[in-house]
Amino acid sequence: MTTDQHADESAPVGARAQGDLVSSAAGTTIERVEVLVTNPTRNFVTLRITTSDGVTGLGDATVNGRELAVVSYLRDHVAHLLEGRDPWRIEDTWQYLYRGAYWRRGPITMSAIAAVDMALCDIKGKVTGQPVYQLLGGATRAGLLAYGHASGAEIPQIFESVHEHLEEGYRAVRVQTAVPGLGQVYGVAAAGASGAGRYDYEPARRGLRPTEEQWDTRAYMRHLPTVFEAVRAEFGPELPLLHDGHHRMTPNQAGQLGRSLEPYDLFWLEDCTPAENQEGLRRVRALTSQPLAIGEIFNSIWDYQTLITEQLIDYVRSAVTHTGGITHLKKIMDFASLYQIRSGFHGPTDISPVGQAAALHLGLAIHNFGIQEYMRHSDETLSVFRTSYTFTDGLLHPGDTPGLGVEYDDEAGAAFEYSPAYLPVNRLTDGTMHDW
Ligand code: KDG
Ligand code: MG
Repeated sequence: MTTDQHADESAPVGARAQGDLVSSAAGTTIERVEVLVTNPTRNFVTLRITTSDGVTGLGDATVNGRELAVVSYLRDHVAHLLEGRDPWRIEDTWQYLYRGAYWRRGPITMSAIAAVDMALCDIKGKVTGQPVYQLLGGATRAGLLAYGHASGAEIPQIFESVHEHLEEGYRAVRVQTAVPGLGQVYGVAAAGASGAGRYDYEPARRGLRPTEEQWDTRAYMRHLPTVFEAVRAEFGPELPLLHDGHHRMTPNQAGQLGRSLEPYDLFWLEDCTPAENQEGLRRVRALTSQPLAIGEIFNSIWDYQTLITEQLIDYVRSAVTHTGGITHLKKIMDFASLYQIRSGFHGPTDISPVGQAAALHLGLAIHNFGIQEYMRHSDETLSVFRTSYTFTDGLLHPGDTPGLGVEYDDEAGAAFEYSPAYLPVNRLTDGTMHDW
């Protein structure tokens, strides 16, 4: 491999082999590619790339409930393709894996590519001594506004949960509620002694088969505005409030719900309808001015094409982890910036601290940042992933450690064995399968 940056530039392009392209890594190659699986209260898949100079980079490849598919994709089909490559050639490696697979897009492929992309950004940051956000153009703000997950079965528990979040410093809060007549529903903490508590600590209710929840969209649509009326009255007009519809309504229902929530001035209504049908959002927009956030289950810029060019959404919900990494999500955000659409990156606890750190670096650098979802990981998770990002006075910051700023503790990780854990499924009251 050439180490002279200009030596081969005059050669005809067709005559240059992949290894002869101009490089900045001075002969360094990717030497080792490992896929690490751990389960410190929930499963995480992490890619670790080590260069011939001994520098390591981490990438998050966790797809909740389908973790081992990405493990196999990386171990069986990607690892040996990376060995010997120039670790600095991030865009070229991205294109090599994306175009080279022939079978494009999809959550497994795009999460595997994302992990490689993150790990290479981590390496480049460490080698240059810069936090990744500096490689992306530098900070465009002091910190990232974050929102947390408040929830409850009844209004008093919801109030208590919002208060807890405010005490922790959050300046924006998502509110999820139980629905009268239904059992456990998405986003509501399993009731503890007080009925309040934290949503989504694993392995709550998870095992070899999905648990089944029950759903009734009309009951939900009747109940939700009463909850937001109460929360807005209790916490005043300033507090940004968010809500996740979790893909359960038709476009028409979503428009109706958005309209009925307008008096309570939500920051956003998320995943109001399954967005594979991008044109469906035209109907939602026609019915309501409610700001809309979509995209946590998307994995490429193509999934956003209609939503962005027709300005059918206000926030891009993708995770770096599931959307081809920093390189690809940055492209989506640059595209979105033409239409004043901002970021609201996915950041629940099934995004590992590595994926979360990547989102923070990207969010700090882009001009069209909007808000960042943030749930603190469990202590067990944080014993495996040593983070350097901070949450102060409601603002997240990725920190200034070179690279992504996350270290993986092998010994701690090995103590937590993988165990299968599925997301729940949803049925309507007559037994019909519905979107969860
Ligand atoms: O794995 C599924 C979760 O990431 C998802 O249910 C969380 O919708 C979610 C959110 O907005 O955080
Ligand atoms: Mg969501």
